[in-house]
Amino acid sequence: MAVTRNDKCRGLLLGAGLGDALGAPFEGRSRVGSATLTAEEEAPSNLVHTDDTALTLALAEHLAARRAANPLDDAIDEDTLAQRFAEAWRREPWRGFGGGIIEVFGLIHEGVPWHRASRAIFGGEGSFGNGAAMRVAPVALVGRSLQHTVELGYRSAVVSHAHPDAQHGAALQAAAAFLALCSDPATPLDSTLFLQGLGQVVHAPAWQDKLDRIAELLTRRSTPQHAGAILGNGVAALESVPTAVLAFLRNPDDSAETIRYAIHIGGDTDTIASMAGALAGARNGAKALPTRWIRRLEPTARLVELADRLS
Ligand code: R7I
Ligand code: MG
Ligand code: MG
Ligand code: MG
Repeated sequence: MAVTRNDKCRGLLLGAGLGDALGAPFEGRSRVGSATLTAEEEAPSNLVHTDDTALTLALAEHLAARRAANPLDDAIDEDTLAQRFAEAWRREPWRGFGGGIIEVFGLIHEGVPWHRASRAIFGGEGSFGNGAAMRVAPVALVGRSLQHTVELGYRSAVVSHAHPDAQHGAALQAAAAFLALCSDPATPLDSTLFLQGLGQVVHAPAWQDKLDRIAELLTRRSTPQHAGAILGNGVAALESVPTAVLAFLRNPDDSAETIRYAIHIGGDTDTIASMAGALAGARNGAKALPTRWIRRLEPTARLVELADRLS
């Protein structure tokens, strides 16, 4: 049966939440064995999400509130969005937020404008962390075109991440989510075309180089560890967004395998698996995600409701 747009929207948000929560126990490990991952997949306990999903929810809620207030309005209001992110951190500071971003959110909470707060860390350059990319996928639900989605990706990023690489990462992940959402899961995904689409989004040489490396990696078999060694698996956007795209393109038709592959890469496992999971979920839909994972994920009901409001 054809996968509906609504199910694909649900899949995008649930895939992000599942990748985050399944990957979280392994964050920072250089190696993740199959037996430990299988044990985590089959455990009866709730799947607990981290900052990745907390901020994805905050962005999705902002987009839904904007749409409800006035469907003709611009999708993002930067000042309000900055407040919503800072509130999400204040409510649940224990969800594993990065060291730089908690300073930014603290300043925003105190009333410092986001354009100053975002530059108050790392010597005035701002963060190049993947925190803007890890939360960005919901913009693909409201983007009217690839270009519009990319614009929304950048605008959602700047409120906390002043460094261009953090912003490029968010734009690239937003674009990838849009393309995955538009793709027909009944037709094989053309990864060359997919990467060409992404190549039009970010022109910075370091990012173009990463896209070339993804294409090269896809021409042969490679272990997740090898992919991580070539593309990176760290908290910097440049070291994790392309890695998540690779995890998706390795297994574009099997969302659970996308998430497993991403976690086996090691390093920033919650974030890489969350970004990859959003892409696979957007392509294959919520019904293609393992139901026993969805049942264990704490914010499942909220994610589904937001997907329905945004689809
Ligand atoms: O970007 P951000 O929200 O990080 C998200 C990551 C994900 O893995 C989450 O799961 C969570 O664990 O954190 O938070 P930031 O604190 O802005 O960036 C993350 C880290 O990247 C920082 O704590 C720094 O270690 C590093 N970093 C930098 N280091 C040096 N110079 C980011 N920007 C810089 C920099 O400019
Ligand atoms: Mg996290
Ligand atoms: Mg920096
Ligand atoms: Mg992480």
